[in-house]
Formats: sequence, structure tokens, C-alpha cells
Amino acid sequence: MSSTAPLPPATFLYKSDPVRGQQWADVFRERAPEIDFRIWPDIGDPAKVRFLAAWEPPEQLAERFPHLEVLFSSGAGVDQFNFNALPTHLPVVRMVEPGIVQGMVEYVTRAVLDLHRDMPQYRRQQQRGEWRPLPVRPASQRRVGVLGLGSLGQAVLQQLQGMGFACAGWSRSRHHLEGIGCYAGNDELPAFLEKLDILVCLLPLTDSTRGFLNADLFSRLPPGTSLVHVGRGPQLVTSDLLAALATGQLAEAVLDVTDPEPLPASHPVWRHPHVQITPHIASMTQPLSAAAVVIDNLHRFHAGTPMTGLVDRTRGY
Ligand code: NDP
Ligand code: OXD
Repeated sequence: MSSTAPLPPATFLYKSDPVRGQQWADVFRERAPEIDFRIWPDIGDPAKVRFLAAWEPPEQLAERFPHLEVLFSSGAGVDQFNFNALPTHLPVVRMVEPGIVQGMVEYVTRAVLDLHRDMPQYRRQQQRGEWRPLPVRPASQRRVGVLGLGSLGQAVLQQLQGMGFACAGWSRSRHHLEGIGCYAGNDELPAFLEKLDILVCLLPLTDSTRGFLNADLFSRLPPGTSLVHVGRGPQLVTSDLLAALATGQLAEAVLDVTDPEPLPASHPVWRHPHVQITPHIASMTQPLSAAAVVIDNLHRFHAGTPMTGLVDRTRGY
């Protein structure tokens, strides 16, 4: 919804990285000058704060900001929010914006290509000074499955499908995506898993997905499957990952998220020859596109139309 009508005057409080906050402020100044955009801790009159964008909201939100109307997550995930501490009527909106989608598409595509073209194996061979070509398998014979068919999972699959990979996806509810095998619900999970070479996790962290990547799930994959984990650290049972790597049930793991973050320096995963770790950088909210999406959502809110990324608090995502 692109509207040029002015928004009702209100304070929008931003509580996240202050440098990025300045970029949000520039967009608000240009596109919604009637909004008093403030960066934490410069909150102004708390009674005027109607909108908050935060990674971690301040304590006692309702008491501090009695007229708060919408809570925006500054990221795609909302698992960092304690829903029990938020007023029940308060709409919560996660970040769905083109910049964060593009970053995730880049990261997962890089990881899948790296695995597809046996780069982990070549890096290990190089360490040993070993020159040994492996057969090149066409992308069409590499089966990639994505757990989670949300804004990120779907975009990743579209990119991989365009590169010729044999793609499948799994979600809670039924989706229909042209040319992509779509599986839904726990009953269809085994059929989804049994056909994969590379499994990508792009699920939100909820009570149903905590510990989801475990020994039982790994045992349902074809031996030698690789994992790309870009969801949330607590979804992965790290001891089960290590056991699956030890038997070869899993060949390689690319972990952008861990539990805790970072792992302790002595944790065996850090130096495991079949694991790549990145420090939760698969994607990031891009301030310019994010602020534009949030302004659009303010227009939607005032027009009474559904906001993009509105969280269903009963599902937790
Ligand atoms: P969405 O909410 O758009 O999509 C979530 C998807 O997961 C939906 O398809 C949903 O199914 C599915 N899902 C949720 N719970 C279950 C379940 N119990 N069983 C089966 N499927 C389930 O999220 P996004 O795509 O925007 O983001 C996904 C996650 O990616 C974020 O929550 C965050 O944790 C992670 N992330 C990681 C980043 C990083 O840098 N590593 C950056 C950004 C996000 P349905 O469609 O049926 O509702
Ligand atoms: C997010 C993240 O959820 O960066 O946006 O993980």
C-alpha cells in the first residue's frame, strides 16, 4: 500500500542499533515528516509513543508507554520477545522487507553451491596438498529441501529452483509453489526428508521447533545429507549433530546460528572439519528498505488493513 497522505502525528521510538537507527530516521524525515522519530534512549514524552521498533523491548512496556499501539520487531524473528510480558491487545509485527530477503537468498545460495560443488572436501584436500577431482553432479540431480516456506524460505527456493536444483519445501500449512515439491505437517515430514541431499532450516523458533533438528530427524535423511542451519540455534541439538557427523549420516553442516551465541571457545563444533560456522550474519534488516516497509505498515494500520508481517501470537510467529 503506497500512500502519500500524511499519517496522524505520533512518536515512533526505535530501540535497536543506533547507527542503523539514523538511517531509519532519514527515511522517516523524508517520507513521514509528521512522525516524531526518536532513537532510544531519547524517548521524549512516553505518553506520546505509539509505535516501537525494537530487537529487545524495554522492560514494563505497558507501564512505560501506556499508549503504545504497535510493536515492530527490528528483525524477521520474534522469538526474542516474551509474549507473556506484552499486553494481549498489542499487535506484534515481524520484519518482512526486501533487504533481509535478499541477504538470506545470497547466504543460502552460497552455502548450497559450496556443498553442491564439494568445496568442503576440496578445502580439506588442499590442507593435505591433495589434487583429486571429484565427479561434477548436475544441479538437477541435487535435491535441496527447505524447512519453512515463509518469506525467506520461498525466496530461497525460487532462487535455487532457477539455478536448476531439484527443490522441495516443508511447512505447517499447505503451500503450492510452481515446480517445487511442497509438503505440509508432521505426517508429511518423513516423505520430505527421505529425498534430500541438502537440508536448509528456515523455521522460526517456537515451542514446536525447539530441538527440531535432532537425531530422529537426521535418521530420516538419506545418509550423507548436509545441513544448512539459518533458523535459530536452539532448534539444533548439537550433540545429535556431532553424532550424525561422526557416523556420516550427516556429511557437512553450515551453521549460522548456534546455542548459545557464540559457542564457548572449547566447544568441539568450532574446530570440526565438517562444520562451517558464521556469526549469525546470514541476513540482516536493511535500514532503508525496512523503514519504508514500516511506514507502509503505519498507513495500513491507520487504514485498518492488515499489516505486512503481523504475528499470530497463538502460533508464536
Ligand atoms: P515466516 O514466519 O515468514 O515463515 C515461517 C515458516 O515456517 C512458515 O512457512 C511456517 O509455516 C513454517 N513453520 C513455522 N512453524 C512450523 C512448524 N511447527 N512446522 C512446520 N512449519 C512451520 O518467517 P521468515 O521466513 O520471515 O523467517 C524464518 C526465520 O528465519 C525467522 O523466524 C528467523 O528465526 C530466521 N532468520 C534468521 C536470520 C539469520 O541471519 N540467520 C535472519 C532472518 C531470519 P506456514 O507457512 O504453514 O505458517
Ligand atoms: C532476524 C535475524 O531475525 O537477524 O532478523 O536473525
